[in-house]
Amino acid sequence: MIKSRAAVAFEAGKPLEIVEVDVAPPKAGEVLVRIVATGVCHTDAFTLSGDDPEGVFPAILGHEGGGIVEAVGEGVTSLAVGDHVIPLYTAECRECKFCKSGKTNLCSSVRETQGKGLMPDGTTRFSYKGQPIYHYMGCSTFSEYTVLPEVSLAKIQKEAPLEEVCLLGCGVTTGIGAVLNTAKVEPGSSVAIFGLGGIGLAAIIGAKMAGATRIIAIDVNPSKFDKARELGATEFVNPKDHEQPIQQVIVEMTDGGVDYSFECVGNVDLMRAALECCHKGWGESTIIGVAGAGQEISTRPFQLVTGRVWRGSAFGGVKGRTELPGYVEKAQKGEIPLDAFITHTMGLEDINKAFDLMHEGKSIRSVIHF
Ligand code: NAD
Ligand code: AHE
Ligand code: ZN
Repeated sequence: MIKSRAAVAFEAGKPLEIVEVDVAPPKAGEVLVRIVATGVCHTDAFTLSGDDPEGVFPAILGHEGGGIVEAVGEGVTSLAVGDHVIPLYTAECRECKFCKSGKTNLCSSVRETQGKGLMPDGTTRFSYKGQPIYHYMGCSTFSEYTVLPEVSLAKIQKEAPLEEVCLLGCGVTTGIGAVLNTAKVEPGSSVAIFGLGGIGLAAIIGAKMAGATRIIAIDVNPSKFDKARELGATEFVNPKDHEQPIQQVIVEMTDGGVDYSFECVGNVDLMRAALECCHKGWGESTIIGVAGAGQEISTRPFQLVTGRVWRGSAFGGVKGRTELPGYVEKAQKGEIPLDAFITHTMGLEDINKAFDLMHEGKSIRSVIHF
């Protein structure tokens, strides 16, 4: 057992508490990682709110981290002590039906136990005062030390600053990947991006990389527009400035609708708008935002009959162990400006401030340094 400073979510809807937890050593096929830095993603806030059907408490949240391998369990072959790693909430075992399909990045190897806050053997490595603490999304990066399955770690270049590339563990990769892998946006396309947080801004970078010529950035918080412009958005719309439904505004701006749209908020009404602002015959909308328990999407089936396509994307369709080193390389070359996302940095003791800043619309990403 080692001691670790961690921010624990003891109950839904309550601030995290900084305590010292016990971390058990890695079992066979597992790896102990010292987290150097972690981003705070809206999904952490979503689960903390109690809206996540998979949310279990007490848990150590966090899934956007960067760290260094501290110890490996029996049988671990792809990682060694000292390796730099990015935890993966979408594992990549390369052996399951999903990994072998060539059609998806969703891996089934550890997903079932992961969704219950447990390690693959059905137990937890974290405890506090002798009581078990659950894992989160297979990562639990809001802890100085965490344990993950070997298949849930991407080994990355040692030269890359973990305080920045941690953002490739979720937000930035998700937004870029959704555009390049899921929607496969073509040069010359028109794109509408709903929500300009970490995910939507990364989708703008993806759209620019793909050669989109019109990138329409949509947010109810106009303070997000400057950063969107800096990253490549060409037009800016605040739904609050219009009386008509936002889909109608976009359709009128684009002679019948956009080629591609992305919902990066997690609002089911906006998901509908994002679909319906797509062009008849070919427009494709990708849902990235995560909606709460019990919520459902709807539209007139005629929207799909007349050629619009509705898709969804998890971790941008990216296979983490194989593809993240490439994303890190792009960041190192300046092709992915990670620093543009980091609006705040703080110590673990101030992590609740990161949640406040997100809810107040004042941050893109807060990065916690351990
Ligand atoms: P964020 O809170 O940083 O950003 C959300 C943005 O949406 C904010 O700028 C906010 O002003 C804007 N917004 C809110 N309501 C709006 C509306 N009605 N119209 C237009 N804009 C609106 O969040 P984030 O970290 O960027 O995450 C965005 C969503 O993506 C969340 O639902 C998160 O859970 C989800 N997510 C999904 C994946 C995935 O793999 N599918 C990965 C990461 C995050
Ligand atoms: N637990 C939720 C679903 C949450 C969800 O959709 N998660 C996204 C990643 S969000 C990262 O910030 C995802 O990748 N989903 C695919 C997966 O396998 O979890 C619920 O509704 O139960
Ligand atoms: Zn996330």
